[in-house]
Amino acid sequence: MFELLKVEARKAVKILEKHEFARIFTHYDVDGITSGAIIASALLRKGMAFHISFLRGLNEGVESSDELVILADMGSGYPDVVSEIDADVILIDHHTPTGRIEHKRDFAHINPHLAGIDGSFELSASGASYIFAEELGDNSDLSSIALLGIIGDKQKIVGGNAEIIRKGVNRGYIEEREGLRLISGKIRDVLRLSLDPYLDFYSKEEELDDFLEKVRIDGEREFDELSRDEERRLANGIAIRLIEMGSYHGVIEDFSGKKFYLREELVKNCVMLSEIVNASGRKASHSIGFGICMRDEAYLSQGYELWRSFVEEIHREISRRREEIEEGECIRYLVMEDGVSTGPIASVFSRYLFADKPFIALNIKKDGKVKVSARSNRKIAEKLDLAEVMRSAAEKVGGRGGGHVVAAGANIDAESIDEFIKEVDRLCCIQLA
Ligand SMILES: [Mn+2]
Repeated sequence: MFELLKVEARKAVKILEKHEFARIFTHYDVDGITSGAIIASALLRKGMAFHISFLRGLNEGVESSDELVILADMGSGYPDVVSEIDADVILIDHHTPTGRIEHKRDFAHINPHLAGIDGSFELSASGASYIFAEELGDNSDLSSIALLGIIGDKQKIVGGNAEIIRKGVNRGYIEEREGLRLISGKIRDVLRLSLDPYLDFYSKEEELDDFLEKVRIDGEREFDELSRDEERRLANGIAIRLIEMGSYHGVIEDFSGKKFYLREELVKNCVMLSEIVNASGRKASHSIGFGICMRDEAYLSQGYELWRSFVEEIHREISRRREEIEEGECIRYLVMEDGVSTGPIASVFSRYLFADKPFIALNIKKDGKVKVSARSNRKIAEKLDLAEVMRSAAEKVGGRGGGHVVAAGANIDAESIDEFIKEVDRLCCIQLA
């Protein structure tokens, strides 16, 4: 299934071999950080040096005077920016390619969409980076890092993703078990702090006690050490709670079935490690998540601390903002000033608490720029393409937007917020009609 991608990966290796140094730019989320770690590990093993930076996006372009630029988890949707780079370019992405890239020098484009694989759910950027790494040498241990990006981007365990996981399992790097994909820790903390699934126990100690009593599990037990039977009772309890909360149908499938433990990594529970890396990106401490993915123990305790403060912050923000949500015709939205973040909050609202409409979170930053995150769920996504909505609504007000069908974003100016929301609502109504 990877034949076409491998052809492009081999072309990338040819380009790489002309150089001794690579300038890597990658996205700041889990998929981006893990893509960076996979590429960096593969280069180090080849004796190549690199300099890596983590970007929020490509809106401002890339600055580099180096001879070889590697872009990961971004770029395919920014042909104008990529065309401007005066260097050899290796582009490894899974976002839908748009426009035409007029490269100035040598160029390779490793993107599942160009090889008949749907990059929105069956191959992540980390997976595409892994395919590149495989062409560079025996890097099959990095399949576990690729899996983190798959989980981080909430992709499905199908197609290319499934093939990479199978390889990791066969080589003994990934252990697959039946069960729930939840974070590690004492059950009580797991249920309170989990954001995906979000279970609404954060400030509801009594409800949590009742819940634990009902499912007959000691809250002090470690999640990773539960018996199959205990885990099944927990799964049933969670399913009932989610239905009562009004979460979207099918939500349970998103975190149950197979779960993964990573034998070679510093944190064995795949979801836990993915969450730590996510927090490091969100808290602008990318090097910590990157270091942990490079298996450098020195970063581990900081990683856990970052994760803890990040999730607590998000939970507090969810409780606080719940009252401020506004409703359009076909969307719900929230306008924040200098908020903590937009993506995680929009995800929780659109998947777990208000699953009937897409959710748009807007954050006005100090410089007057507005960061927009739009989220829906699989049910809504059967009809609605949020990437398209974000792209055209942002363009209408002079901004820029795009992303994936269920998770998209935009950058606009503060003065155009009202017009933007109106347009998003209008476009969503048209698609959902
Ligand atoms: Mn990605």
